[in-house]
Amino acid sequence: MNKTVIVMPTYNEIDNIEIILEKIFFLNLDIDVLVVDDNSPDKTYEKVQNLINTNAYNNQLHLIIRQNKEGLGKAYIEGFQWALQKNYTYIIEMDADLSHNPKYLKVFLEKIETNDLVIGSRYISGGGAVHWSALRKLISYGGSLYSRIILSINVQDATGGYKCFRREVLEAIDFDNLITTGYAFQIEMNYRASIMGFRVSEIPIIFENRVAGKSKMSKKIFIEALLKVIVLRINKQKILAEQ
Ligand SMILES: Nc1nc2c(ncn2[C@@H]2O[C@H](COP(=O)(O)OP(=O)(O)OP(=O)(O)O)[C@@H](O)[C@H]2O)c(=O)[nH]1
Ligand SMILES: [Mg+2]
Repeated sequence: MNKTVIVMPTYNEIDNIEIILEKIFFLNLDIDVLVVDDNSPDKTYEKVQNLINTNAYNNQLHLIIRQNKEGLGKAYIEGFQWALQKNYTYIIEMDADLSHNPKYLKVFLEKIETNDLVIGSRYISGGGAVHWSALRKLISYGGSLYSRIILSINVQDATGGYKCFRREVLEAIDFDNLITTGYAFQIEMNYRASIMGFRVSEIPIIFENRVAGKSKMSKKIFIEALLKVIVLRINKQKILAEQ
């Protein structure tokens, strides 16, 4: 029996967390959810803990509270390690801010049967982003195009955070050696999976802009990500040797 878990990082998502969880569990897809919260000042984790305490979702909801905010990558790694240890076959990454519509979960589960990494893509036919400014679209698309060219990978949406890994991909990656922690973390995971020869494919998703809560995107994060892509390319042989 293949078990699936969504690893959902949260930081100040108090206005979104209950809504997204309700939408996911309403689908009855037999998918568990692990929320990884970095001690959110708005106490997002308390809402999750309450749902666990009242067993609102039949033991399918789990929570890790981390002491400090160390960026998305670190939170994901902790979630991945938990998921591998609990013997999940498929591990899904998904944001809590309602940008990632749960209706695509079923499509991910179908597509992962014949792939190792499935990426929700805004930049293939049928995909897109709604309620995004022209600038945000340009930055996101440009970032993906840039990564695709520098890294020579066949991934149209390199920066998205809605994706599904087969556990073997995560097992093959030594998390201690990861070069990125922030925005470029998604790019690095795609890059590693691609150069190791795993089957990577994309499904179209319509990405919806967050309505509640604050964006964590900044110019600094973006520029850092651009530089990290070059560092990844320079380290290709080293990365392959490590595996
Ligand atoms: N645990 C943890 N979660 C984080 C951290 N930074 C962001 N997140 C969560 O990761 C997911 C994606 O972050 P977002 O802030 O939505 O990033 P984004 O989608 O690029 O930007 P916006 O939607 O415009 O804010 C959301 O569920 C956030 O709450 C972090 O440092 N630690
Ligand atoms: Mg978001």
